[in-house]
Amino acid sequence: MTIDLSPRHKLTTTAYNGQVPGPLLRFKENQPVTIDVFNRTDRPEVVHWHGLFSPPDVDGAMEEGTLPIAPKSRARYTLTPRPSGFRWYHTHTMAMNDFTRAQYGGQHGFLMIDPRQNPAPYDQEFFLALHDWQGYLLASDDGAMNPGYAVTTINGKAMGSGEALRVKQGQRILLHVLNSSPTEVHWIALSGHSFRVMALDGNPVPTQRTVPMLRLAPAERVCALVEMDNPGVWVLGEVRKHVQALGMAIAVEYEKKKGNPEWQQPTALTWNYEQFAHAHSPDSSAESPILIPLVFESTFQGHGAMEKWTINGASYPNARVAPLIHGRRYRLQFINNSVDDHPLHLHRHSFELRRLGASLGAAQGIAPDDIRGIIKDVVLVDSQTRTEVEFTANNPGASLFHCHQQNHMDLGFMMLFDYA
Ligand SMILES: [Cu+2]
Repeated sequence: MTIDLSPRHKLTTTAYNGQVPGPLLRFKENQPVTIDVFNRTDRPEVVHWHGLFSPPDVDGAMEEGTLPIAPKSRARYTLTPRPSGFRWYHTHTMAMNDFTRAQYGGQHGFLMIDPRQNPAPYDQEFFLALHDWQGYLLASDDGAMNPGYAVTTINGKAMGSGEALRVKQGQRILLHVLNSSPTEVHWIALSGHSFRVMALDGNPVPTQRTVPMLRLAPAERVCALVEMDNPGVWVLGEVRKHVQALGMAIAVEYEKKKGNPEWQQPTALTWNYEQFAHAHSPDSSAESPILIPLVFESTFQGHGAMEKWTINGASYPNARVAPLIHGRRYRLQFINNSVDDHPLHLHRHSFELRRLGASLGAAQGIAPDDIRGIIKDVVLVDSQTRTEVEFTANNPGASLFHCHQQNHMDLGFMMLFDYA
């Protein structure tokens, strides 16, 4: 399709049902659904149902065994959606050096599995997707190459090109925000308002907090409630000026209010996951998890080329760990030796955040101050830190683990977990 991101930015991309984001799909939890996907492109495609516990043959990763959809043909996905909450769907193909393909394009959409646990009553809800477009190779100070972008959007529109979100004074607005960016972390604020964070990656948080801004790594979702108690016309947008200037903003307009949307520039970027954990850690479960250390590193591929990525010294498909035992609890130790932050995603399972941003060096055992209760399917692991998550091996079948940054995944940052 051809899409007008703004009057100055028209481009051709691949999309679902001729729109970006694709249609909102709303399914009932545990009620089987059949989805027909028609591939009208000239290359193999596959659709991943991100955040669901689906069998490998319909999860939508060819690495797990989902069949590719041949050009000009159809695939029928029959799945039983679970768990409930805010999920999404997107292509799970490779782009390599073509910054128009895979997640660099428009193949993403919202997926809501009901009944989600409604954390609070609300009057209106809005679904927002943050995206970056027209990537090009950009050299950083150390010579490493990474994608840069010419345009940034919310729901496929740069600031001023889309419809405002229309609200009324006294309303409670529930925002479902998705970062569908191929590679970029985004910070979002709504001037004159704050966010009550209800859910991360669609899963209710143990401790709701009111925060001035949201941070979303690629593939992350945040559900947040906003009290509309400050009439005016406001900007909801990227906190970093240079990113917002490329388009990532939308107007929020109170009834009977007119004028240019107002932006109040926050002075610092603030976010941490820990604040949403249980205030008091429940006693650790009796069973101690099996530890799986995973070390992430990059190797320089020459000037002008993107780096290659390894997990425990090997790139996909050579990175391997021992098969999972059904029913056992595992602790993944993400040891990020690289200079980049990585949004790590595990397919077909959710994990619990246990330790965040620990220093590198000898990994200690399980500590009493390890956090509890935040359930996610993506976690951003900061450069030069160790982050630990736990999951129960309760969904047998091949399960892909990878960095959700498209260029990292394309260049080896991917591994399959198998069950014994
Ligand atoms: Cu990465």
